[in-house]
Amino acid sequence: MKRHSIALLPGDGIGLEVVPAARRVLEKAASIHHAGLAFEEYDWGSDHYFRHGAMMPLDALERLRQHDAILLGAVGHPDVPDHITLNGMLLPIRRGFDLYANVRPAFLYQGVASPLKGHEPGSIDMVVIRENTEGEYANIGGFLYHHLPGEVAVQTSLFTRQGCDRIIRFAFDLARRRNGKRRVTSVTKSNAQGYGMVLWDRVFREVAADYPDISTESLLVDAAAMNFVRRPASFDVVVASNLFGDILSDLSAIVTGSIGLAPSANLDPRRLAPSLFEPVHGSAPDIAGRGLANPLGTILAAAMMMEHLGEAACASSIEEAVRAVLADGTVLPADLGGKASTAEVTEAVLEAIR
Ligand code: GGG
Repeated sequence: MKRHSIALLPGDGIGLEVVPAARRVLEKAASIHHAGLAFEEYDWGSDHYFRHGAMMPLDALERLRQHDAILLGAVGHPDVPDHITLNGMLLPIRRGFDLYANVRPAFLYQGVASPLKGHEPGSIDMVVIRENTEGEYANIGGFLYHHLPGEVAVQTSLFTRQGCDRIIRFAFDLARRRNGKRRVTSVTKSNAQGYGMVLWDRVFREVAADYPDISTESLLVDAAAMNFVRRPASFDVVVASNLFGDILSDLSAIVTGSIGLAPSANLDPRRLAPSLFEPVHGSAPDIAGRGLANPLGTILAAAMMMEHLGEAACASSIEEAVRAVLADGTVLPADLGGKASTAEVTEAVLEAIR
């Protein structure tokens, strides 16, 4: 039996509640399906920042590189500016390991109500592919006259032909593999962003020519946002820049019920570095420590991790258990209209695992 080494990074806020929940689910599914898992937990995040002045130690990436995959909870603390927490932990891992494909599926499960009327279970089934290492998150820029009255800030978006090509190709390959509508929608704002996103559009057309069996659509991000609400069932694979993919995947999460249910994978498709799996949600300081967090987004991210590690039976048993709990509807967390605690939802998933 192959033993997979998993780094657990609970991080901050409700991350400290949902990662242990997902670990219990992983342990049960792995024992049933004979998958070997070894966990190592790292207490990095805002408490580490308060103690040491940094979210992670200097050798964090070297230590993470020893593992086969990473399961992260959330980063963010009310007493630390958000750009410090995000740039201190999640973004350096994404960039440092070149995890260029952020995969964010959104599926309307039976038992979950969309805030949009008229959508049957399964009718909304899309995946947002977010470019994850460059674009608006390239972290290029600086301040001049910092904190002086004439202060200037420069923030540069970076679009490379290689970066556009590889993420767009990833989206087309996924559209071929998925049992879906075989359609890729590209989202930019190239009417206003006349360099980087014009390059993106051009590369999209070039790559699309290599996939004549996949239909395509190009939308400006404002139209895409409107159409995620107006016709969400029409989307299959959506590929977008780092910032637009982040924003649109909150929208795809809410039209399929709740951001608490949304998983994501930060993949290195070449498998040179460990890929990172996380819920889409953040640290939710308003409910942290109260046992109210929805663990299902992290549990579904853990299922994506098992799939990535080649443990398909284990992955589908976790997803099936989540589906069963949602369809049953008696044990639902508050964000899905129920009253169940994190522990109760986790117990229900554990009970449903086959
Ligand atoms: N689940 C990780 C987390 O804390 N996400 C919240 C967040 O702000 N993420 C920003 C991003 O994905 O770029």
